[in-house]
Order: sequence, then structure tokens, then C-alpha cells
Amino acid sequence: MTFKQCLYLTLCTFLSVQCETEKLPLETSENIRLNQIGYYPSSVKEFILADHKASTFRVMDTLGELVFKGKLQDRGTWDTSGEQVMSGDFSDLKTPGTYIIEIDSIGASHPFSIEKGVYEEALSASIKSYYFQRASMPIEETYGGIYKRAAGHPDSACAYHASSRHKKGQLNSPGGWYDAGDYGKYIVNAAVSTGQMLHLLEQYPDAIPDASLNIPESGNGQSDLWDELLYELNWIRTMQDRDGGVYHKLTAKNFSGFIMPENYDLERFVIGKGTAATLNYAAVMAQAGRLYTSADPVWSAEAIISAEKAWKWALRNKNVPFSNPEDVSTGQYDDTVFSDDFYWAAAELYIATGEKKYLKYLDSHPEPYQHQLTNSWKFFVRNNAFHSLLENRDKLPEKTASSMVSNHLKLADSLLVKIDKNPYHVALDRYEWGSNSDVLNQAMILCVAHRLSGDEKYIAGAERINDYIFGKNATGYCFLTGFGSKRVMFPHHRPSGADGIEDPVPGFVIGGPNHDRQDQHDVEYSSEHPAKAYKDVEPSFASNEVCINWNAPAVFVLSYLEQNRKE
Ligand code: 9MR
Repeated sequence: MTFKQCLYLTLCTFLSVQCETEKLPLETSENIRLNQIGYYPSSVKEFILADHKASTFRVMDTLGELVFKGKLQDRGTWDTSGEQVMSGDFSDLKTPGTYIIEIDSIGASHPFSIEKGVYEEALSASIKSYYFQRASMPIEETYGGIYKRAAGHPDSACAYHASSRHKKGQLNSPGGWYDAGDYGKYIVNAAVSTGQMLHLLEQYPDAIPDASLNIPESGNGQSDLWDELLYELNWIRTMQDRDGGVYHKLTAKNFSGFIMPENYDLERFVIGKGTAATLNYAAVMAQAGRLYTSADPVWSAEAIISAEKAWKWALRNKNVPFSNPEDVSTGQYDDTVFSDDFYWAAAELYIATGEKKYLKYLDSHPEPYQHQLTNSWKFFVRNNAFHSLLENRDKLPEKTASSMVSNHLKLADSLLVKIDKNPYHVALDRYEWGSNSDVLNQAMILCVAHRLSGDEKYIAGAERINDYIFGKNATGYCFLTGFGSKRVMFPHHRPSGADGIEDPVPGFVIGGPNHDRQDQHDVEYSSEHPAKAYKDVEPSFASNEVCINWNAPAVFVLSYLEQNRKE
């Protein structure tokens, strides 16, 4: 090489290094919305570009190398978010790694990964959140790390409120999970949530093995999820009266301030006794009882007997609704229609006992095969029944079983149609209190359809919906605390607000956009559009609270995906 050539090469190298260092990475754009946790290699991979026009996008790896190029598709206007929407698809990129999406003159996305087991951590955290909600016991550092705390609410001697049908004395009712951002314990919500997660254990008994969650029971030889559910189930059992009826809730008369559980200052009462609580008790005890037979035959037999007792009470008290007594203002969880609660109880009791009277009941009291949105504690009980019956369809007359399967697939297909039509590729068109649980419940329905049919389109639908929870939504937030790049920092959750730790307790699905904005006197929302009616501030109980029935379908869906998306 001549001296001249050598000089030229040196100069070129110098200049190209200069160029490299000057090629600044694009700034993160909040208008590019995607699943900030990531995708399995074989997943459908979509993202949204809101309120901008562009024709192409690039996927770049961590070294800044281009790994995929694609075209954006115009999806029109989404009135629910008030946005012009474009979407991109990079499903063909299957190589594991960490990536960002870049769009010229707009910016870059938050990073995301493509890998096997991509939701493992999110799944563990979403179950562990129940451990953090445990009442009456300390959260020890060994299990809770920085979120350790002293025991709160022993609930060992709770007076009966007059609404308990004037029961005298006190109830020993320790344990269970705090319902949500508040410290109440409510039977109907406990039952629907536990039921949804029991369904997972029925499908995949080994999905959450022993010692996978680092909870006090880890190492006892049984699934950690079982252990967690048992903590709740054992509390639920304390709420049954001797005559079989079940009390509605255990709370103080009013919500407390934002204090730690151990600083509780309000007396707690056993409040209400009614048809919904009793039937939901019957259902979940029959379900848990039958699933727990071999692990603990005594517990199981007692649970089923107590479920039958509850059923009988409900038959004698077919229409005892609950509403808050005048001096009580904690969560109401009110219901006035009990046909679906009867149906769930009859379904679980039939599967547990095989007794024909329950099957007859189901036959003569059919429920519409639908998913009624919002208030899953009120409406999803029907779906819990369907899911259990479908899983146990060998116990049903053939005709009943096959029409139930086709009804379920029809319901799932209607969700897929909505996903395809919707600019964000979600199936939800109403955004009410706890809308994220509606989204996840729809994903659960799709998972069940996949289990019934093995058809890939259903699991892909569940993933597309799940992407919404992890960031592919009009707010751009990843709605699982502790996860994602645009994180929820100020959930309406008393311990997270009072523990002095910057990051909230991880693993909670927060309620999500709620166009009713019941807290708007205290919360300044930045948008009135339903899909954007969300604010990451502590006072926003209507959009930013956590709740056990919002996490339950997340646990189900993430587990289902982990079990079925091997690649
Ligand atoms: O999740 C419940 C939602 O469906 C109702 O519309 C709302 C108002 O009644 O209550 C929600 O449940 C809250 C409960 O009453 C008390 N604990 C916190 C729950 C989540 O916000």
C-alpha cells in the first residue's frame, strides 16, 4: 500500500467513526405504542403509530443494526381515542433479541424483546402481588424484599354489623388478601378471582410449580399458586355462617387514609349476608374442593360439604341482595340478578359431586352464552361456569357439550372480528371501571377457545389483546406495575403510597382507562376520550387502582401463553 493509499484509508476510518458518533439515535416517541415487555418468537408482532403519517419503519437491534424493514398500514381514525392510527407488523422477525422500532422523522419506540419465556417474570410478579396483599401476616424481607412490612389487620375478633342479619358476637376471620387499593375483604370479588385462577390450575396443575414464587410456603411440595390461593380460600371459609349463608364482606365502615396495613385504625365489621356471596362461596368451594381432593382429602371434603350447605341456603334465600347499610361506605359489590350466580354454583357442584340435581338445574336454567363487559365480579361468574363445564365436558350429555363448545367458539370468533376491525387491534369498545380486566377477560376467552380447538388464530388473538396491557394502548403505559419503560408509578394502592419506597409494589394490573372518571373532582384527566381517560396519579381510584379481580385474568392469560407458546 502506498503512503497516499494508507493516508486515505486512515482518513476514511476516522471520518466513518466521526459519522457513527454523530449519528445520534432517534428520540423515543410516545406516539409509537407497543408491548414494552415483548413477544415470543412465533407471536404476531404489531405496533401502533398514533397521530402521525409514515410509510415505512425499521426494527433495529442493540448494536444499531437494521434487522427488519416493514410498511405501515393506515387504520383510520379511532373515535374512542380520538387518534389517527397506523399500524406496523413485524411478525416475521423471529430472532431472539432486544430491539427498538425506528420511524424516520418521528422517532423510536421503547425497547422490547423477542424471546422464549418472555412473560415468565411478569407472570411470577402478577401472582406474587397476591402475596403482597396478604392480610394478618407480615411480609418478610426474605420473600418481599424491600416491600417487607409488618402484619396488618388480624381480623381475629370482628363484630357483626346489624346487616349480618343481627348475628351476635364476633367472628374470627383472619387472612385472605386485601381486595385492592383499600384494605377490605369482599367475598364476591374473592370468589370470582380465585375461581379464574383455579381454572388455570385445573388446566395446568404444574404451571406454577412449588418454590417458583419465593413465598413462605415455597418448598412444601405443592404448587406455589395453590398455596397462594389457599391463603384466600381459607379466609373465605371463615365467612360462612353455621346455617350455610355467607357474609358479604369484612371491612371497616369507611375507607381508611393512605396508611400502611399495620397502622390500621378503624374497627372492622362482618357486613351483610346474601345470595350472591353465598352462591359465589358455593361455587368456588366446590371448585377448589374437587381440585384439591388428592392433595388434601379432608380439606377437600369439608369444602364441598360447605359448598352444598351454601347452595341449600341460597335455595331458601333466592333473592337477598346486598347494598351498603347507611353507616357503611366501603366497596359495595352489589348485585340484584342471581341467575348467573346460581348457574356457576350449580356447575361447580355438579362437576364436584356428579349429582344429577345440579345438572338438571343447569339444563332448566340456561344462561346466555356471552361475555358481559365490566364488573367481572358481577358478570364473569357466568363465564367461570362455562369454562369449568367446558373443561369437564366429558361429564355433560354429548349434545350439551358440543353446543357449549360451538357457543364458546362463536363468542371467541366475534372477538376476533372486533380485533381485526379495531385500529388498535383490540376487542374492547367500552372503557369503564377496571377496563383492563375486560381486556384480559376477553383474552382469557380466546385462550379457552384455543384450548378447545387448537386453532392458532385464538392464541394469536389473545396475544394481540395482551399487547394492549403491556403498552400497545392509547395511553402508552405498560399497565403492570414494575414493568415496561413507560411505567405506572402512582397506583391507588395504600401500601405503595405509604411505604416511602419510590417504586410501587410490583405485579399489579391497574384498572385502566375509564370514561366515567368518577374521581374527576380530584383528578385532572388530560383527555376525555374513553381510551385515554387514565391518569397515573394516586387519587385516581377510577382509573389507577389495583384489584384482585383485575390481576386474576392476567395470571390466567400469561400462564396460558407461557404454557402454549414454546417458541
Ligand atoms: O371493581 C369495582 C367496579 O366494578 C365498580 O364499578 C366500583 C364501584 O362500585 O367498585 C369497584 O370495586 C372496588 C370495590 O368496591 C372496593 N375495593 C376496590 C375496588 C376497585 O376499585
